[in-house]
Parts: sequence; structure tokens; C-alpha cells
Amino acid sequence: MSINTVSTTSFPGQRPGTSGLRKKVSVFQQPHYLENFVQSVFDTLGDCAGKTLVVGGDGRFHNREAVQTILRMAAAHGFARVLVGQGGILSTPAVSCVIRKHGALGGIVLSASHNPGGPDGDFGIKYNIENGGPAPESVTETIYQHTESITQYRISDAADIDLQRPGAARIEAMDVEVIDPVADYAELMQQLFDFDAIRQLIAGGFRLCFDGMHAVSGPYAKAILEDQLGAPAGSVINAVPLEDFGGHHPDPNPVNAAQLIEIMAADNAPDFGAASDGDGDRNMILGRKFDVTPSDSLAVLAAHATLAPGYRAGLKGIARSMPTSQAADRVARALGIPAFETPTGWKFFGNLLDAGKATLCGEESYGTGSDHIREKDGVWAVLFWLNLLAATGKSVEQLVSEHWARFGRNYYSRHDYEGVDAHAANELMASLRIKLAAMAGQDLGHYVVDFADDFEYKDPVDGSVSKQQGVRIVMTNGSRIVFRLSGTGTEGATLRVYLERYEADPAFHHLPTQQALGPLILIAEQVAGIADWTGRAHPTVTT
Ligand code: VG1
Ligand code: CO
Repeated sequence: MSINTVSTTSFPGQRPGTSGLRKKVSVFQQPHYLENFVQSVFDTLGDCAGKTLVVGGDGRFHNREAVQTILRMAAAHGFARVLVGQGGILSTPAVSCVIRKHGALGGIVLSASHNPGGPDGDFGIKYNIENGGPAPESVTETIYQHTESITQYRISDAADIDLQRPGAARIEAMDVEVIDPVADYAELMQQLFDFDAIRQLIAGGFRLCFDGMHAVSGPYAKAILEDQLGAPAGSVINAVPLEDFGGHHPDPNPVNAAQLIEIMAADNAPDFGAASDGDGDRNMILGRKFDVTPSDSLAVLAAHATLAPGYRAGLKGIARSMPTSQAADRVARALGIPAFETPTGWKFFGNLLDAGKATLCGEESYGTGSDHIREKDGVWAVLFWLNLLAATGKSVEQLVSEHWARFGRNYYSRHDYEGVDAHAANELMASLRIKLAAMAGQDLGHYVVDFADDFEYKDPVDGSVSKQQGVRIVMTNGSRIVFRLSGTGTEGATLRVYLERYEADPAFHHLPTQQALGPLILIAEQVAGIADWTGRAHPTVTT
């Protein structure tokens, strides 16, 4: 074994987006492409002597090759130890959990999350810091600067290690431990939730269906829901991670989890349905013939949090990303705790969680989490819901309907225009920004504009400022339209339009969502000229 220094030249565009660097698999397969990025991460970290690194991914195509490369480079960089998931597998929340539990310096997650996989699909890599959370912008920016000027990287010529069996190995002077991907995570879940109550609920005939979408959360859900909580075999469907996710988008929303939606719409549907995404950090919650919007899910969990043992002491605060509906803010107000509004992306919650300012966090994009780790967490959200259902004896629909009756309903939908021309998308946003200043006070038919701006966030902990985080048009009654461009796509641009209408009157709490949002949808089209700029009369995906 020896360590080699390899000459390289920089690749353009290795700037991490909302959640790491995501590109087509073919881009990552270019010689030196992954190596350049990994060396830039290590150069940003500096001396790693004596330190531990965690490595794992969602099992998508190219995952295992990338793990072997990273292990050889970590050895060359002088890490003392690497913890790697068996088979190269670790969900995003499990990486966060393992980093924190084992006092690692950080971790590398190989995933493009909900983006499709396979040889023609996407691949991704992100770095998580010592607190277990995604690297903040200051770190990702430094990594990017390194990628721009990189001239060499260092790598051991050691042979591949066997990832298939738990155990110890060595590369150069570095110890490698292949760990069970589920064990540490499952142990943490047992501390947070009332497993006995959930077990009793299931033993009493309560039925559930969890869709692993052939992505990483299958093994976690099987071990916890079936083996530990007694759900009958087969309660977890599509449970085996596949390199191409069975050809589907591992994106837990009603459009992509069509099989689960069908199961939950049947007359003999289970009581509870859920799905998670490629890397296991997202969740979709369903009742029988009833789906819960992620924004409502956050609000319901917050309102009932003290029913779960891990949250019995109460919440310190609730944080949500700006486009997420304001339902959780109403709960925070009722509980007398602070509500925070951050830019899109979990990295913005890290400081609030570390500082003890927030306990629960959520995003409209099927992401929910808490201070138990520093990532959003799909299986955690499922267990939280099961704990509430067991503790209250109510159905999913009942819990949500009662929530609306108490707090009012925030109708919510996101319209995505995927793969549009990037130049046109940027022009659309630019032309919107020009209009903002003149919008306050404008009468838009059903609505009057209270204010319109481009969301800017000043982190209350470290004072860092993030600009241009989404154009929002806020009406005098709290209804909103938000426009932003995705930072996770790999083809052209994706325009996201977020629509929210607040309705206090229970007589209007059961309208079809798109109908309830009809007037706002029209205003969004008129104000932004979506069809003119993108050539699209309709969104690609509506959730
Ligand atoms: C999307 C979501 C955002 C989420 C991010 C990463 O980002 O909107 O809320 O944090 O994906 O989630 P964007 O920039 O495409 O809107 V995941 O599960 O893909 O790591
Ligand atoms: Co994800």
C-alpha cells in the first residue's frame, strides 16, 4: 500500500446547491470528478489526524464505487478512523445520528435524495459537520473555492475493502469499521417514542403500510416497524434498496408514490400510510383516504409533541422554511414559544437547533425533524405520528380535522415547473423582482397585497445573511404566493410556485385544495407570466 499524489485540473460548477453537489451519474463518472470534490472537502477541513469520518449513501448506482474512493482518500488525508455503513448504506438521518453518537468530525453522504437514480440518473455528495448537520454556506462556499483551484489530490492505492460484512479493516494507518446501518438509529428512536404503546396499537389490529420506494429507508422501516414494533411482514413495501429505485422517482409525494396512494384509497385501506425518499430524510403521512400536507404534519406534531416521551418537557421553538405554510406559527403562538422562518434547506436549521432555540423543524417538501439529530428524518416522523395515534386513539383524519377546527386551515400546494429553460427561469425571477417594490397595496381581485419582497435571512445565532431566497407576495389576510428556483435539480431549471390560503371558518375546511387555491393560482400566473416565460400552460408536478 502506498499513497499517491495525482495531478488534476478543476471542473467548473462544483458548487453545492440546496443540499450538496448533485449531477448526472455520467458527470460523476468522469475521472477525477469525485476525487476533486472530496479533496476540496478535506482541504477545507485541514488536519484530520486522530479524527473520525462517517461515510454512507442511499445505495443508488455508483454508491459503492464512490465509497471505496472516499475511503482511500480519507486514509491518504490522515483520518484515524472511518465508520462506513454495511453495503455502503446509511440514510441521511442515520449519518447524522452516527456522527453525533460517535463524536466524529463529520460525514460524507452519497445521495441525490429524491432525484432518480441508475446509470442515466443523478448522483450526489454532501458533507455534514460535527453537529451531524449539513455544512453551512460558509463551509460549502470554501469547498467550492477549493474545487476551482485544485491541482492535485492524494489517494491510497489500497485494494477495495469488503463492505458486505460488519467488521474491521485497515487502509494505510486508518481503521475502517463497517457498521450495521440501522442499529444506532433504532436505539435513538427507542429513546424518543413510546414503543410499547405503538406495539399495543399494532397488536390491537391497527394496520399500516410504509413505502420504502426501493430506497434507503426500507431496511430501517423493516427493522423498526416490523421486527421491533410487530407490524406484520409485508407492512413495509418496496423495502429493498435498488440502484435505480425500481425505475421510479424516490420522492414521497402523492404523484410519485402512486402505489401507496392507491392502497390508502381502497375501501379496506390500512389505518396509516407513509413513504420516505431516496436518502430517508423525507416523509409523507397518509390516513385512510386522506393525505396530510407536510406543513400540517409539522403543525400537528408540534401541537401534540408532549405525548411523545422524547418531547415531554415541551418545545423550545418551532422553525420552518419560508415557503412552508404558516400553520406551525399558529401552534407556536398558542404554545407561547418562538417561531422561526428560514430559507429553504435543512442547513439553515442547524444553528437554531444547536443554540436550543428550536426543537421541531419542517419544510413543505415533506421534511420534518427535531433536535434529536441535525437532518430531517423520515422514519422519525412516522414513529412520531404512530406515537400520537397510539396515545390519542384517534385516526389521522380526526387529528388533522380537529387541528383545523382549532387553529384554522392553511390550504397549501406547490406547483413545480420542471426542466424549464434556465435562462427563461432566471428572467422570470428577475422581472418579478423588478415589480416587487410597487406591489404593496395593490388590489388583485380577491386579495390585497400587504407586502412583496425577496426573502432575506439573517441567522439569529451567527449573524450570517442569505439573500434572494425566494420572492414572496403576501396578502393582507396572510395568504401568500412564493416563487423560487430549485437548487437541487440537474437539468435546466425548476420553478417552484408555493401557494397558501388561510381559512379560519370550519365551514370551508373541506374544499378540494386546488379549488380552494384557484384565485391565488390565477394571480400567480398573471403576476409572473409563467406561461409566457416557460412556454408551459401547466405545472409538471402539483403536490
Ligand atoms: C428541495 C426542497 C427543499 C429540501 C431540498 C433537499 O430543494 O424544496 O425543501 O430541503 O430539496 O431535500 P430545492 O432547492 O430543489 O427546492 V432532499 O430530501 O432532496 O435532500
Ligand atoms: Co432526501
